[in-house]
Amino acid sequence: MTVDTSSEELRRRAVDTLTRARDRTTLLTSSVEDNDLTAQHSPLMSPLVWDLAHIGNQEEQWLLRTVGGRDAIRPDIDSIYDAFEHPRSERPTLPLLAPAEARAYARDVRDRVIDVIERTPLHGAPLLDAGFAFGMVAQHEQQHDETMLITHQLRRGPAALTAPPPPAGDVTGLPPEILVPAGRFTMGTTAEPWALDNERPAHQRLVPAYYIDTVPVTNGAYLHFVEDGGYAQERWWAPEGWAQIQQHGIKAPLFWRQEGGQWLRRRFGVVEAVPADEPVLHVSWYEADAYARWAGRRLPSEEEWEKAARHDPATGRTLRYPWGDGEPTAEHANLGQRHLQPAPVGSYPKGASPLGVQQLIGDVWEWTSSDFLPYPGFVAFPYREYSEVFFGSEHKVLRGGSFAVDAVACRGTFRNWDLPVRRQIFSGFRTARDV
Ligand code: AVJ
Ligand code: FE
Repeated sequence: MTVDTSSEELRRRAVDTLTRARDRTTLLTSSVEDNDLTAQHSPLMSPLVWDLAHIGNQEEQWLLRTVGGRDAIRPDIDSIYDAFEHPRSERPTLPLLAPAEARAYARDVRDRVIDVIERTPLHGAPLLDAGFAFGMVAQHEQQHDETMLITHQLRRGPAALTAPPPPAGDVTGLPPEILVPAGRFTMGTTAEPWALDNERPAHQRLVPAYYIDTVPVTNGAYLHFVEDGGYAQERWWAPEGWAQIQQHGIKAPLFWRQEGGQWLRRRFGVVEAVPADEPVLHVSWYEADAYARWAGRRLPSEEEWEKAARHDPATGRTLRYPWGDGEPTAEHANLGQRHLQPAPVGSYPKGASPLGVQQLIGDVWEWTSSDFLPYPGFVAFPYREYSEVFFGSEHKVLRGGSFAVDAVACRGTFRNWDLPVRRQIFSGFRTARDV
């Protein structure tokens, strides 16, 4: 892949991408009252107003001070908005900027950043090449926008956000699983200009043959596990997962409840019947793992997920996305909070991979069996606290992005990670099996 882009084009792309992120941040922080911005809706999450000022503070540190060489505007608040100094549970007790101050601060930073973009060469240093720092900060803001959307989902009370329903799905004629033949493929990337450090470098993997689900596991399929007593049978569960469901009385995905024999879910303040044909959402890694065992299958590894998504057996090439090298459009995938839910399975045939695997990008983050580990040749860039400090056996990798992920933070190579107990995230899964 050759990327030869003019400085003018790179500047336009940097401004557009940052503007799109800010429009979303504004929507998420202006659709509820100020007391909903300062409240903590769950000990798992920050108050929304912390995310808002943290977005501004990260942008100040990277784009104004580091890239722009400008003096600090608010060095006094760096520590309040340092995610490592203060865990989410204690953030409501900090002397946070009030909503109006936080908005004004983020806007002030952004106004100055636009000036920095106009004056800074977008090449000549790793942080500047292809406008990487601007892409990194836009991805950071969009990641916090997804986090804020999770906070909206956890918030009680009437709906604050609305969106049109996703397209209808059709799986008639689709095989339930697809064979991925044994062989080498190139995993990760070196050329992708805005790929983050943990996606690098590109390297070869030899992957034995396997079968993988054509589409993500649906609510309807997951309900069979629930109704078969899956949550009452220890044999399906990893020991820590069994302990978690006992301790918290977990009997179904988060936000589900049973009423008069019917399964209902709460989704952004609206209670509705669980739709059978939609990918299951809000399950932990342990729930995904238990379902897969009950079904006589297993979770795919991260390399199996990526090979199914990117490998083109006809050419031997590795694609940027399942459908090819072109950027995602509304026809390819359910991304960018265009809809406030995953789309039914079979609704994005144009997003299929060369082998015919569907809905790998968008809809739900897909749990994999893999621990979050560095690729061979990994180099932390530009800061250890993005990825490196999280490597190890504590976190599991999720792939593909959810309906809540913006296209700038979603690629065939993009890696997300979380603790295996987490289920407030927009997580689902598909299963695999050996040949
Ligand atoms: C990559 C989604 C796990 O939200 O903790 C945001 C992204 N890093 N600010 C997170 C991130 C620093 C990160 N995840
Ligand atoms: Fe952050």
